[in-house]
Amino acid sequence: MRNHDVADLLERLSLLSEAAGEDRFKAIAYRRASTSIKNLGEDVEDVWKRGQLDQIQYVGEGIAKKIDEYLRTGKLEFLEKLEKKVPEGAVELMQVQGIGPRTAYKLSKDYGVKSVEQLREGLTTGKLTGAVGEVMSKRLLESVEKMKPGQTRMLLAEALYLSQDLVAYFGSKGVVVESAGSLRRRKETVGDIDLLTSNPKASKLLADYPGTDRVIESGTTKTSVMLKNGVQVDTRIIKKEDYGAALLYFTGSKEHNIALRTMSIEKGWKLNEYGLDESKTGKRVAGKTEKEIYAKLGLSYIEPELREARGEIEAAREGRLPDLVRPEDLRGDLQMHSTWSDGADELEKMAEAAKQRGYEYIAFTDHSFSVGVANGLSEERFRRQWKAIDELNERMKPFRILKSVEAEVRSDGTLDYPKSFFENFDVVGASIHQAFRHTPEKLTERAIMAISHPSVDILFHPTNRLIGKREPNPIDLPKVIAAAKDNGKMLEIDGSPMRMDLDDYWARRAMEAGVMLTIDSDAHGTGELQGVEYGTMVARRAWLEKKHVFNTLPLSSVLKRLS
Ligand code: DGT
Ligand code: CA
Ligand code: CA
Ligand code: ZN
Repeated sequence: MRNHDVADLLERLSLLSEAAGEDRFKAIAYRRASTSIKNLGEDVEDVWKRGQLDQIQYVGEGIAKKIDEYLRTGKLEFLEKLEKKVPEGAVELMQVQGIGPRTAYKLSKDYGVKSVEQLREGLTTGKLTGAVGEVMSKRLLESVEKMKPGQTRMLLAEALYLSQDLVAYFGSKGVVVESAGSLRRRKETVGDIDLLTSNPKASKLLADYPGTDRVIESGTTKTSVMLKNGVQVDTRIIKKEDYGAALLYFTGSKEHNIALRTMSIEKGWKLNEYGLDESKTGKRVAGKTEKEIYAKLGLSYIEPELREARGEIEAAREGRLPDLVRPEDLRGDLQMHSTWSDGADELEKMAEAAKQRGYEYIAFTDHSFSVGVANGLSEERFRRQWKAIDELNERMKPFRILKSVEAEVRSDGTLDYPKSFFENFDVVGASIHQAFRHTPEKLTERAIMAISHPSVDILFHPTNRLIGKREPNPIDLPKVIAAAKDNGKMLEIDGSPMRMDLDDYWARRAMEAGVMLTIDSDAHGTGELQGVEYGTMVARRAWLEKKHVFNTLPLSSVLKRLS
């Protein structure tokens, strides 16, 4: 599968065209296309062979031509030209949070800084203070410190696609494999992919996998390879009678394993990847299935998403594990965009696709007017959109499109429209995108102002993080959670693969504080409606049950609650 490859190429194009001072919108277009291909449900090479590249979301004619050249020749002339224009090191420097194209250009060209390492040195010794100023120097040093070397964890969504491809590949050869590790626990980022099987043929097959670049090690029980996209895959071959023990061990987390092992020792047993055995005699206690091992330890079965040593073992012992929310519990989706603002698909196409998913209702949350780059709507344009929604609602009954908005929280904490106008919406979400560099106090104040606004129902993607790209806003989440609770407002788990915001930790804190959550896709096209699945994974890791999630309610209850 070349999706990772092509996505990286487009990401590089985006960075380089930014560094070269080209049109900013081009850089955005490349990045969007990159994300879209990363999340494509099928192999981009297959789409290419069918001559349908330009049908991929956000891939227009120009980008399709570039992908075609790259897949045909392995190179891209345009990219090589750009590389010549941009001074060495500039692209690497732009990976540092707080360094934009202009600063990167200046630092590399005028000050000879060619790498993040050299930047760190220059900032630490004070050599670069003159170049960037004292305040900036301090901030950049903080960003650089956060960038640990070898920090190449995948997004969960990428790991899922990759593992699905691997599982299908093995399946086509008659070999059943299953993923373990952080992927099975549905952690938001995944370091490497761990696969388990009881079929010895898997070793050779993994080496022959089309995506494999080189074999790192190969033995009778374990084979590790490096894929062409830089991801490591470990495959373990396990005897059937030990399979449960191995699955348990290699699913982790390490902390969960250690806690189980300690419990075993107390019972005079030994637990490892080969089984649960009596310490003295070596006699088998359990090992074939995970369930059986948990049962022998006096625990009910613990879902992989909960295995983080965050209280799940005590809960399993006392029979009070949560009945985790499932994707099929969702009856609607309360954040998505259409072509009225920055979405790729029209209202009708989005609504039909949502209905196909089995929903009873959705909300269109096109941006409010101060988000100029996202084509935010004026009151006038909203009135026209509502007409279109009314017509669709008439036609699509009993399916229901709720009138909504992603209202920008302006830098002073106010929203774009007067209260009288907000009353026309069925549901209102508020988001902080702009001025996110404010101090923590100011950001918290804005979030609380938004959540206390009488018209607002939900605070969308509360920290505005982009995993691996932008740190979460440093807002005081306990305070925001308390404000949501006091005002009877909701917080969102935004399921878009780079956001997953709130994350599992904070979503759980919100739930424990008695705040209702929503799980939304934040889809900007029909292909992204499945974002709710990632959102649900976060929710499950946050111990959420159906009753904690607003959009598991039927339409009638939703309307009653919002009125
Ligand atoms: P990752 O790949 O960094 O996203 O995280 P994991 O959790 O997949 O970690 P990985 O791939 O290093 O190892 C897979 C599982 O194997 C891990 O979740 C638990 C188990 N494991 C690995 N090392 C240890 C260890 O030193 N002690 C114990 N008890 N378990 C371990
Ligand atoms: Ca792993
Ligand atoms: Ca591993
Ligand atoms: Zn948005």
